[in-house]
Formats: sequence, C-alpha cells, structure tokens
Amino acid sequence: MDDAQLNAIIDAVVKEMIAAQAVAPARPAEPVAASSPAPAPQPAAPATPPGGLAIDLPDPALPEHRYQPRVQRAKNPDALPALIAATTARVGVGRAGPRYRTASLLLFQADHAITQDALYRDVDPKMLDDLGLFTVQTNIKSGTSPSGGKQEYLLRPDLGRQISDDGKKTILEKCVPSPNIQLVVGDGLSAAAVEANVREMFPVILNGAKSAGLTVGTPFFIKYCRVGVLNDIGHLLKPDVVILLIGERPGLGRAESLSAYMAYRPKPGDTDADRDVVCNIFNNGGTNPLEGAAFTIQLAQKMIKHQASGVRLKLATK
Ligand code: B12
Repeated sequence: MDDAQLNAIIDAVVKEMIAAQAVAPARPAEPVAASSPAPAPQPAAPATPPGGLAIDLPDPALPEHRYQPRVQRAKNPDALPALIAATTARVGVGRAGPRYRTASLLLFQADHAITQDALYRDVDPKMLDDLGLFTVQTNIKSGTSPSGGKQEYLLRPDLGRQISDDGKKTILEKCVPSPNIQLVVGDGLSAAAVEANVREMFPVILNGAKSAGLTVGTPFFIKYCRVGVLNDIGHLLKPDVVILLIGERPGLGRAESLSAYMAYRPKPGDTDADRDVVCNIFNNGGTNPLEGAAFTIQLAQKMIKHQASGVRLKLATK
C-alpha cells in the first residue's frame, strides 16, 4: 500500500469518527473535580481547521489554568484556592493513580519552555534605551554556536565574569569615575527577570541614593553577565559600592526573579564571601521590586558606614 492510499484511509476514518462524534472537533480543557470551586471561563476554543480535527489546547500557563484546584473529592475544597495562593510550590494539583494528571504534565512542559525562553533570549533593547543604558559585553562572543552566545555563556561562567577589552574601553570613556554607588544591570540567567523588575527599581535606587546624599555613577548594561563581573567594575571605576541587578537562575515558572548582588569596593580576587545579595525580587510572591530597591540603598549605606561587605560586614555589625 502506498502513502496516498494510506492517507485516503486515514482521512476516511477521521471523517467517519467526526460524523459519529467519536472525536470532538476541538478538545476542551481537562474537566475539574466536582468538589472544586467553579472553573474560570475557558478561552475560546481554537478555530477548527478545514479537515475538522483540532488538537490545540488552551495555554496551561495562563493563571486560570495554573491556579485551578485539581484535587478530586477534597476534604475541604474551599481551602484549596487559599492553599494554592499561599505558595509558588505546586500544591493542590491532584493525581491520576500514582502519576501526575495530564494538566500538571502540560504545565511542567509549558514552564520548561518559559524557562528556556527567559534564559536564551536577549533583554529587550527598547527597555535599555528607555533607561539610557549603553551595553558592554563580557568575554563571551556574540553568536549561536557552542563557541559564542548563550551556549558559551552556559559552558564558560569564567568568561562571563570578565568584561571584554572593548567593553572596558567604553566604560572608561563613558562613566563618571569614583562614585559612591555604581549601578549596573546584567542579563544573567533570565532576560525576563530584568524586564519584569528593572524599570520599577531604577527610580527608587536613584532617588534613594540622592536622598541619602550618595552620588551615583553612569549606569550601564552588561550582556552575558555573571556575578563575578563586580570585580572588574570595581577595578575600572573605583566606586564605593557596586549594585548589580541580574537575572537569577529561572526556576520552573519563576522566570521573573531578580537579584541585586552588591560589594564594597570590589577588586580582582574578591569572592562571594566579599559580596551580599538581595534575592528573589519579583512582584506577587517575592520581595517586591520597590522594596528590593529601597533595601539595596539601605545596604549600600551600611556598607559605606562599615567600609565592608559580605562576611566582613556581618562581623562588623554583629
Ligand atoms: C546557583 C546558586 C548557588 C550555587 C552557585 C554556583 C554557581 N556557579 O552558580 C551554589 C550551590 C554553589 C550556591 C551556594 C550558596 N548559596 Co546560593 N544560590 C544559587 C541560586 C539557586 C541561583 C543563583 C543565581 O541565579 N545567581 C545569578 C547568576 C547569574 O550568578 P552566577 O554568576 O552564575 O553565579 C554566582 C552566584 O549565584 C553566587 N551565589 C550563589 N549563592 C550565593 C549566595 C550569596 C550570599 C552570595 C553573595 C553569592 C551567591 O555564586 C555564583 C558564583 O559567583 C540562588 C537562588 C536565587 N533565588 O537566586 C541561591 C542563593 C543566592 N544562595 C543562597 C545561599 C545562602 C548560598 C550559600 C551561602 C549557602 C551556604 N550556606 O553555603 C552558598 C554561598 C556560596 C558562595 N558562592 O559563596 C541564598 C542567598 C540568601 C541571601 N539573601 O543571602 C539564595 C538566594 C538561595 C535561597 N536561600 O533562597 N548557591
């Protein structure tokens, strides 16, 4: 039997099944347990293609699907939404025998895709322009092969801690030297985190520094950036404190989490023991970006007062 005959048979069977309503033209979302609260309205089903069979499903990462309680015969169905809202952990998802339910599996896959996007794509250049940030690069070359771009960034964290020679030149040309605070943004492991928080944090950090009587240097953006880049910045510009806003490793479905890594007068050879971090900055569940920004200024003041950061600062303030 050749391909044409095979396809003709498949077409005929599919048509028969649709006519007999044995398969729905478009599949609805997985039904919710009777004991759960009423489901949110479902988005419109995808248009049925001319053949009559559609296999598209609604996006499982949409809030109305992500946070839907899926425990069957729950003892206290009213408490489930509150439990789910209280944590970013995957609770109240139910199970099918010993396995995840299909909806949970699809959400895992969707979240994995979100994570990959956050990691592999570049920060929106418009946002960088709006904030007046120029861009320098580390010693990771642009490109997409293993010897450049995000692939190399992942394989060579050491190169992501060094500003390229061109970048160093640009920084020295464009930046005011020896400020109290040098503010820097780095893509790190999540472009989504930078886009979700930096716009809100910038004015709070700049105004907070002004109110505290601290000078702020010329801010800029570092592409393919790792935390250890703090040392090069300290060496080049001699600020009192560097605040590096950088995308954290994106957890599943938590791609928008940002950190502010900070150090007092960082220099080559410094390690994480000389640094501090304000972590898990994101809206709806983390440290919200406005608070996170205010906290970085308080921490910068403390670092300047005690002329220390990291373990030394902890010991000085014990
Ligand atoms: C990956 C990770 C690690 C890895 C880092 C290895 C690596 N090469 O990436 C390992 C497992 C070694 C680690 C160890 C520790 N970590 Co850690 N880590 C993380 C995690 C999951 C992601 C960090 C990230 O994305 N960084 C951004 C990328 C771009 O940075 P990077 O240059 O690739 O990697 C550097 C940073 O990750 C840094 N780093 C990692 N953890 C910490 C902690 C502190 C206090 C500092 C200053 C730096 C630092 O080390 C890497 C090398 O320079 C975060 C969770 C989060 N929500 O952020 C916790 C997190 C940052 N870690 C935390 C802690 C407490 C630690 C430890 C102190 C634990 C311990 N008691 O030993 C140690 C410190 C290690 C150190 N570097 O000195 C806390 C910090 C809490 C806080 N506010 O102080 C976090 C937020 C986890 C949490 N509890 O929520 N960590």
